[in-house]
Amino acid sequence: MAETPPAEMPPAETPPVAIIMGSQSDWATMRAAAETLDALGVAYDARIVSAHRTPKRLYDFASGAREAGFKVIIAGAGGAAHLPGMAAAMTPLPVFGVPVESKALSGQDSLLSIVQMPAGVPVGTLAIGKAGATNAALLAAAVLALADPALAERLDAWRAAQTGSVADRPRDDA
Ligand code: RP5
Repeated sequence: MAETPPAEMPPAETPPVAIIMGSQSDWATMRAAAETLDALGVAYDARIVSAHRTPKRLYDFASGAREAGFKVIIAGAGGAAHLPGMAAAMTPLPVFGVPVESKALSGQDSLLSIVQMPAGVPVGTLAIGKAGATNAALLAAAVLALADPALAERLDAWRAAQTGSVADRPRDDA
């Protein structure tokens, strides 16, 4: 089960995925990434790392992420959402950005803040909200599966189950 970040104690061993988010309020969205990784048996560390409220925490995390042993970073933020781009600026690891739906502009601000990276510092940007968080986790798993045949099998099974869950015809009572 996904726990509420930040963890009081870091995991004993660095998991392959870091899920970072700008605020506790982002967890309602980013939990979808955590739950998807849980379903795939992929370990992660979920942390609150704010680009503007805790910039030193961001610097320390992002600049040391590869050395710490992380393989992929999922970064969710809302509003003027510079967290994914700033993280990507400080690490060579793949960064997947999740635009969190904001109250004022429904996440359009978050999306545009994350997606329009100038050439040279990529952020793989997902859809606004929980769909984006879920898909960020699936992309992270797909990256890791390139070097992990057992995970590739679990990912195939996850997708097959999803396909199998789609009915041929709509029902009135669903
Ligand atoms: C961003 O500001 C966070 O990523 C969050 O989506 C947004 C609002 O944060 P709170 O005011 O809810 O802490 O930094």
